[in-house]
Amino acid sequence: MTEHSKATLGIGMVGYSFMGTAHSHAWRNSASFFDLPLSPRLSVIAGRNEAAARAAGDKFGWQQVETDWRALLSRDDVDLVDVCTPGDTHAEIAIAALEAGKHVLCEKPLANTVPEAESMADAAAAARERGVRSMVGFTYRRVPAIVLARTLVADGRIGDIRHVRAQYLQDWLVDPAAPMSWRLDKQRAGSGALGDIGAHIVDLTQYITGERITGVSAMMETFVGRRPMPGDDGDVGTLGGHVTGDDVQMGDVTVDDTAVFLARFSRGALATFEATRYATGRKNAIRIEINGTNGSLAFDFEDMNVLNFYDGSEDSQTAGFRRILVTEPEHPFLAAWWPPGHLLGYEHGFTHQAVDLVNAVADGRDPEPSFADGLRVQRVLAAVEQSAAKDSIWTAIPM
Ligand code: SOE
Repeated sequence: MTEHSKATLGIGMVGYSFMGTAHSHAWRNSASFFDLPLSPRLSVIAGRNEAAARAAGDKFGWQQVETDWRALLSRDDVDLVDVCTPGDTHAEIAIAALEAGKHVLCEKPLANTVPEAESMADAAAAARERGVRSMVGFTYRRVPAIVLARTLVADGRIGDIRHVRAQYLQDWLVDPAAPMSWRLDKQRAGSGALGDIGAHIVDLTQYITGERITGVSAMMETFVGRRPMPGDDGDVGTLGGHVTGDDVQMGDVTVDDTAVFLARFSRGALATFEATRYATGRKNAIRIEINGTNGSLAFDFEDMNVLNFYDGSEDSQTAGFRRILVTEPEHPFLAAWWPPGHLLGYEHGFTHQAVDLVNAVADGRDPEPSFADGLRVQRVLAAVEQSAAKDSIWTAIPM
């Protein structure tokens, strides 16, 4: 069967900024590298600013443009709605799409609040009964080294987990003249570093360990409370920047710049978490170390093709952290790409996410992470905020 004779999966995407770009790239390229049962078609891109949405649509190869996301829901050429907007619109768009019978991929964090996330998980459960699928976009789950880490834990290669150490470190706000953006506005983003990047390490550590976080003790801080308003491009696709001048308007930062917390996992492991936009020199460092009774794993996204593995069962004279280059065809997703040693990048996680979602839709399976998984992360984020607001009081996570 040629690519053209395959059944298609019509995609309608809402949003066209940073995540819109990453998702467009994934929808465009997934069928070129992976043998998919359905061929994703970039049917419609939606955005309120028609000129910007049209420009993005032309650049990324979308067939049509809508200025109201509601228009996607009645279109026959849209089977799946991909929500790439800020968090304040996730619940409304995703629930309406599910009710209209469209499969949904929703960017992380699932929502801005626990009640919104609960409504979304309920809508997803009801839609599942009608064969409608949903997934939340924790894309780093699809980094091959992360999948390998989970497999090694599940296979018992590091024994029982005692410690989890997780950091998500960025530095794009260190400069006090870096402009305001929707990511710094609680109304739109829900929270700051906590929800934007802390959500990833909460999800990743629960994914790798197969365990849940049961309670937290947290501190949060906003280091710079007012920032210059940006120019015309209020929705900065890129992070950071530098705005100065005598007539620059200032805006209030209403979210956290950094969140740190202690946590406990369901089988007793103790954990530390740190999510910050003030780690000078760290651009997108997702560092996860897991210590078990018989070994350890260490990962850093700034060296994303590598997983470090210490195997405690090895001869102590020669044992040591082994640097595994996760690019062999036997490694997850790698057979579809390049020969060993030809590295993957940030965008590949999004392509793998699209591939897994298309396969699940075609097979009539529920993809992961589900909206219920997204809700679980949301509950941890809420507990972190509650604890930080009460002098770091220990706060249990409802299961
Ligand atoms: C900004 O902090 C951001 O783009 C996050 O929103 C993404 O989820 C992360 O992948 C990279 O950083």
